[in-house]
Amino acid sequence: MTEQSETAVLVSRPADFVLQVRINRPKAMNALNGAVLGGIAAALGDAVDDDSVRCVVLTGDERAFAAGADIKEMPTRTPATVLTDRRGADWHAVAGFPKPIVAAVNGYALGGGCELAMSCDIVVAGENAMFGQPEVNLGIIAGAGGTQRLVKAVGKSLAMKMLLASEFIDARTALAAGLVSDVVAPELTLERAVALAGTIASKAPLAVRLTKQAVLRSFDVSMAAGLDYERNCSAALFGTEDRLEGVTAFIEKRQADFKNR
Ligand code: DAK
Repeated sequence: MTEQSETAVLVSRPADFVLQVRINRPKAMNALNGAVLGGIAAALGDAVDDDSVRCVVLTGDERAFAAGADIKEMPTRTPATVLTDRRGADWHAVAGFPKPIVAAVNGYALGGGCELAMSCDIVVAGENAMFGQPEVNLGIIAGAGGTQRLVKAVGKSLAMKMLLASEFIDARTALAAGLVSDVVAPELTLERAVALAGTIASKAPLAVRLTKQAVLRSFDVSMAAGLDYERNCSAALFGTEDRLEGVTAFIEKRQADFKNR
C-alpha cells in the first residue's frame, strides 16, 4: 500500500475476523480518486489470503459513503486512460473479492459511490443515506456497473429514473426496492454492519465463500447452470473438515470451531 493510499483509506479491525476499510476524504465527500480506489484495492488485496479476515466492512463517514468518482480528476482523462489505467483493476478488486463485503452507508452514495456499494454483498444504510447515479449531468454514464447492477437491484423503471433523470432515492425507498438490506439510525449504521460482518465471520468460511460465489453466479448464468454450480459447491463442501466440525458440533450441542479447512 502506498503512503498516499494509506491515508485515503483507514483500515482497522473492529471485531474478530472482520476488517474495516473506511474511505477517508471527508472534505471531498469521499470522492473516489485514484488514491482511494487504490487504497481500497490494496486493503482487499492484502485480505484475500489472510485467514484472519473472513468478512469486510466498507464505509465512509456521516455525510458521505462516497459522492462518486472524483470529478476534479476528470478533465485530463481520455478514452485511452479510462480503458487502460489502474482503476479498472481496482474496481475489479472489489467486485471480484472472494469474501463477503458489507457496505455501511451514511449520507451520499452517488455515481461510483452507489456502484461501490452495489459491488458489496450486503448494504446497510443509515436513515440519512441517499443513493443516485447522476453521471449524465457530466456527459458520461455509470462506468462501474451502474447500468447493470442497479437494474438487477431495483428493477428497470426505478433504475432508469435514477440513471436518466439523476433522481436520488432515500434509504427507505432503497430498502423497499431491495438495494439495501437494513435501514437504521445513522449513528448505528457502522455498528449494525460490523455486527452483521461478525455473524458472517462466525460461520464456516469455505461455505460462506462458496455461497457468495454461487449467488453471484446467478446473475450470469441460466437457472439450470446455476443449480448445477450450486450442487457442485455443495458436494465439494461435504469433503471439508469444517463440514464435519459443523455437523458434529450440532450433534454435541456445542459451538462449532471452524478452521477454514
Ligand atoms: N468529485 C470531486 N469532488 C467532490 C465530489 C466528486 N464527485 N462530490 C463532492 N465534491 C467536493 C465538492 O467539490 C466540494 O469541494 P470544495 O468546493 O469544498 O473544495 C466538497 O466536496 C463538498 O461538496 P459540496 O459543497 O458540493 O456539498 P453539498 O452538500 O452542497 O453537495 C453533493 C453534496 C454530494 C450533492 C454534491 O457535492 C454533488 O453533487 N457532488 C457530485 C456528485 C456526482 O455527480 N457524482 C457522480 C460523479 S461521476 C468508471 C467508473 C466509475 C465512474 C465512471 C467511470 N470506469 C471504471 C470507467 C463513476 C463516475 C462518477 O461517479
